[in-house]
Amino acid sequence: MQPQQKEDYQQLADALKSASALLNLAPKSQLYQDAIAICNHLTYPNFRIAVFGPFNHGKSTLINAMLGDRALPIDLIPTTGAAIIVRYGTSLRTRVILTDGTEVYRSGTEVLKQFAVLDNDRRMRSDVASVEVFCPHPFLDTGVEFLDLPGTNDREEQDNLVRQQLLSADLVVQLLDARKLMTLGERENLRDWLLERGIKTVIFVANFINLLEPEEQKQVQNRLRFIAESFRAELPSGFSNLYRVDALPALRARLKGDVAAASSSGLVAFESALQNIVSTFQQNSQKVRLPRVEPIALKVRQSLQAKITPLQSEIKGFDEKQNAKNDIKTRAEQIIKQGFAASLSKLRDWLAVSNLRSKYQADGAVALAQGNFKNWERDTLKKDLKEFQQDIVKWLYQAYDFFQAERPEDLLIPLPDEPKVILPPQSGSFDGLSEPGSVAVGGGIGWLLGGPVGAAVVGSISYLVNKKIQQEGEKITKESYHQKVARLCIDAVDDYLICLSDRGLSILGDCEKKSERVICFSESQEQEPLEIAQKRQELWQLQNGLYQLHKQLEKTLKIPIPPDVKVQRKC
Ligand SMILES: Nc1nc2c(ncn2[C@@H]2O[C@H](COP(=O)(O)OP(=O)(O)OP(=O)(O)O)[C@@H](O)[C@H]2O)c(=O)[nH]1
Ligand SMILES: [Mg+2]
Repeated sequence: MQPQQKEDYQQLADALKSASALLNLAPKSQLYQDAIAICNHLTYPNFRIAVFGPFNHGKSTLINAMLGDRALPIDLIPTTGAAIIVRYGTSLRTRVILTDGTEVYRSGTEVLKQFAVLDNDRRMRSDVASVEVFCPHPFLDTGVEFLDLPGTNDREEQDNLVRQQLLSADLVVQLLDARKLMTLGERENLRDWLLERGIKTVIFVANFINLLEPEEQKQVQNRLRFIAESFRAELPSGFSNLYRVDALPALRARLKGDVAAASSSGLVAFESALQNIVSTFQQNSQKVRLPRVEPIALKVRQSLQAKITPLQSEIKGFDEKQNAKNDIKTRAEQIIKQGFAASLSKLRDWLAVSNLRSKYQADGAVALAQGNFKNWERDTLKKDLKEFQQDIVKWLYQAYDFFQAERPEDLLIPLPDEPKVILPPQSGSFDGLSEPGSVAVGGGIGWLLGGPVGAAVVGSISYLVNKKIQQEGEKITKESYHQKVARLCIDAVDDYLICLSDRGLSILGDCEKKSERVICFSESQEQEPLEIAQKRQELWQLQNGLYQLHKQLEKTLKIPIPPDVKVQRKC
């Protein structure tokens, strides 16, 4: 095997192993065992020939004949009780490894009777993990090994072992008993254990033909040809998939060194075909091993898909619900933003100096003149402002309820200090009214000025504000005292309103900036439930496992990756 090819096979085996691990299969399940068997076999260095068939068909006898030695136990009753690997060694030795790790290593093969033969109940020992026989045979020295298997169609346990072992056989020699050709069980095994698993490198060997009458032999030959032709074996071209070997006479001939008898038993022709077939396959082992990966990979794929599909739909359902929720929140965010902006703009308008003036200047100045400013401020200005503020804050709290982003701060626009007026000095009994001189007023001018003057001031205020006389500088000199006082009140309230406007607009600006963190819906803030996050992770692993498997199948077997197999971004 070329190093590059070996690396490719290893990667394929790793991908198949990882993908099957994702299925959490029971170690005894067929799929698990098949996957492990084919993965281990993909890069196996030796070429393995398994001899397979029902018990007492002469399987062990045939291998012994080829080895020229009674190395393997043979008997008239069901005999072979383990998968015995016969590989090259400088002398005949046996190594048995038990399930507890104990190694039994003996010369000869006598020990097989203890560990690799069925007991009186036709049962295998359950404590044997592997059995190897080392044999100094030149064919084995070419990297070939034989696998002697227990007979099939007797006990389920043996059947399972044989079925599992077949996947790691590069060539299967199926022994047929010429006296009872192809029972139903054999036909089923041929289809289910070999053909359907991509094991098509199969050779039929008919045994016991020597025990038939010559007339019978002819009929059997015809039937054998039919059986062999109907199995679509994949062998190098020019090689037949049907041979006749009389196993016991062949063994005897070999033991005696009788070349003519070995030849007439059919052994020589079979061996030479076997050697040629093997040497062709050894140069191109992918022809043998790769086709077996596909049916197993397909089953792994189906099982993965069966896990992926319900997970996908569950996650899709969750995502759809989540998207619907997000849509609602996004829409809510828009509505709240619009509402907030509208409330904000109403208060901005209200705070515009010109609007404050037209709405409050006259009344404020009158209230100031009447010594009633605080009450007026509380009952009108403050009340109006409070409504606007509440309107704005209401949106912010609604946003907080909905998005749980940042807790909003209260919007507080403090009112300026109460305006103060300093009365100008009176020159004589101006306007015929005698009043005290300059007095600082905060608590009311009216009582200081006395009834008539106070009333005149109030009258002047509305006159002045309405006529906007305060802007006509040239007439100022001709003003009466009460007009002067009225002007002072108007100006004081004007300063007050300008201050309120400046302060208010600046606080509003801050509030608008901070609102961006409150009226803010971010999908990423939403914590996904742990269960869904775990399922998403599991789905990703399954999809990734499937994708990696397909990637290797494409690389090694040229099987295109199906369009629905794609790996999602890891989340
Ligand atoms: N007469 C005759 N007997 C044979 C021939 N081949 C095998 N036998 C006998 O058939 C019996 C069974 O042979 P095995 O080689 O043990 O058969 P097996 O298929 O390995 O049987 P299991 O290990 O039980 O599956 C033995 O007694 C052999 O001597 C043959 O060609 N002619
Ligand atoms: Mg046997």
